[in-house]
Amino acid sequence: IKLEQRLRKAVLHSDFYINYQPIIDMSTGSITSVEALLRWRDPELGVISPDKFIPIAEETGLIDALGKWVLEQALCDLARWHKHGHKISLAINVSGRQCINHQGESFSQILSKALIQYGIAPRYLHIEITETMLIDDEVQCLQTLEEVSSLGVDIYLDDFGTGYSSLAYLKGFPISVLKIDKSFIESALESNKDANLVKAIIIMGQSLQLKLVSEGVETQQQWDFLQKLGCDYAQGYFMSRPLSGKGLLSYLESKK
Ligand code: G
Ligand code: G
Ligand code: MN
Ligand code: NA
Repeated sequence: IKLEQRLRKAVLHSDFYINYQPIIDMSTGSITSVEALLRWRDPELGVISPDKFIPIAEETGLIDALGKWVLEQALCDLARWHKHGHKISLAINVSGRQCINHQGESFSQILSKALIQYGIAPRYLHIEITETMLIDDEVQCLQTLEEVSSLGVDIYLDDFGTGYSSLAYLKGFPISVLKIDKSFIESALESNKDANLVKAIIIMGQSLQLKLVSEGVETQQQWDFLQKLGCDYAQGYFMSRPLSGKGLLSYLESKK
């Protein structure tokens, strides 16, 4: 309850900030997009990880206001990077609850309004969803995701391979990118079984015309392994940790 009250206050005061982690094109080595990773800075408790507060935000409904804040803040930052000539894309994590209509405003309307407000073309925005979210409210979710997709905003399936969903979701939902969960990447070079799983996921993705992102790439060996398999994009500490907005701009300028 106490953390919930703190979170409520934090949402009122916008005591949050966003870190951005580069996503790299494995064939060119250049940055194509960034994932927005939300952080909460509490005056007493310090920085709190989303793993701790997102579940509370979901239960209490605070996620609606928080999700809007993330979207607007991140699009505002993106508009600045674009002005500097860095035409990268932005990936935003979305919770299941955000896909349900609130006060007569659908999620796709929220996205489309914000895109217009910040002058960003839809192709520069992606949303990341998880398998669990698809299962929780299949019908509502499917409708929302179809609207989002027809806006021109691509949908990424996050943490792929760790959830409980079946491959049927890949058929039924408008997903264009799979993010292979970092747990597979972590063990791919230690275990043959995990290496084969990663291979199988990449081959499956390719044959379904999906793009693939590997998460949690921490070493040159992992990069080489994934590149050989034809993985499209990579994200991880080997290329860059999540950076502040300013830090990302310096990163972009340094790679020019
Ligand atoms: O950065 P890491 O600790 O940064 O993120 C932990 C988890 O929190 C990840 O599963 C990530 O998807 C989730 N997360 C990060 N930012 C957001 C956000 O803005 N909204 C939602 N719903 N989840 C987020
Ligand atoms: O669940 P999701 O994929 O949205 O969250 C990404 C999470 O992975 C964030 O917590 C982010 O900080 C973390 N992360 C990003 N790169 C690496 C990495 O190379 N290694 C590890 N262990 N975690 C990473
Ligand atoms: Mn994610
Ligand atoms: Na993930």
